Amino acid sequence: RPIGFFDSGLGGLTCIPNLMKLLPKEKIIYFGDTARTPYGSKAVSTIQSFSLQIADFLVRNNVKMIVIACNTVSATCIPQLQRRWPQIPIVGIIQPAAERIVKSCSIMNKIGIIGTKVTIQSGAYREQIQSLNDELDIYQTPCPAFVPLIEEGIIQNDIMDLTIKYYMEDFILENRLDTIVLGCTHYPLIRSNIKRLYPSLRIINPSEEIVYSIRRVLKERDMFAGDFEFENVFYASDLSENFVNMIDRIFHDEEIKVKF
Ligand code: DGN
Repeated sequence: RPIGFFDSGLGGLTCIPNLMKLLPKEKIIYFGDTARTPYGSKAVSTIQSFSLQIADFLVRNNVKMIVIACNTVSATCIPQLQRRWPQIPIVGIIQPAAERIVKSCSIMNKIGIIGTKVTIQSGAYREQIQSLNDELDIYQTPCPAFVPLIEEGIIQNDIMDLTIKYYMEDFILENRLDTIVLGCTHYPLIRSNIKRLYPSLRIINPSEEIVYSIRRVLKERDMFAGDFEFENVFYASDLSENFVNMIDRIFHDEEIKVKF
C-alpha cells in the first residue's frame, strides 16, 4: 500500500526526493490543496476541517500511513487526526525536526525558527524542542509572504531576495543567530537564496528529517513496501501550473501522473 502525503500546496513535495532516495520501493499518493492554499494565516478550526477532509480522501485511497508534509497542519491537527484514525500511523514534521535540532545543537547555538503565522503562534517548535532540551535558546519569527510567492513561482529573483531580507535580516542580526530551521515545507525551495544571502548560517531542513521518522515507523510496524505495482499519484485540488512545473522540476525524467 502507498504512503499518503499532504500539504496545503506544493511545499510538501520537498519531502519526496529524500524519501525516494532513502526508501526507493515506497509508493506515494500526494495531495496538495492548491485550491485553498495558503493555510498558514487561516483559523485553526478551518485548518483542522480541511486536514480531516484530505486525510479522509487518503484513507479512502487505502494508504498505510499519513505523512503531514506541512508544519502548519502538524502544529495544529495531529490529535484530531489520530483520534479519527487510531489504527493508521500519522507522522508530523515538527517532532522529527525537533529531534534533529536537539541532536545537532548545543546551548552555544542561537537557533531561529521561521514558519507561517499559525506555526509560529502555536509555539509547537519551541515546545517540542524544549521538551527534549529546555536549555536551548529558541527564537521564532513568522514569514507569511514566502508561501504565496513560492506558490506563484517567484523564487530565483530580487523580489524573493528582498522579502527574505525584510523578514530575516533584523531577526538574524539582533538575535545573533547561527542556525535557522526551515519550519515550513515550502521554504526548502528558497534555501539557496537564504544560503546565498547569509552564507555562514547553518540551515536545518525538516523536509529531509521527516523521512528518517517515516523509515522508523515503517520498521517498527513491519510495513515496508514489497514489490508491488503502483504508480505514484499526485493530486491537486486546483489546476495549478506551478504545481505541475514543480513536479517536473523535482522529478525531471520520471513519468508523473497529476490528477485534479
Ligand atoms: N507548507 C506549509 C507548512 O509547512 O506550514 C504551509 C503552507 C501554507 O499554507 N502557508
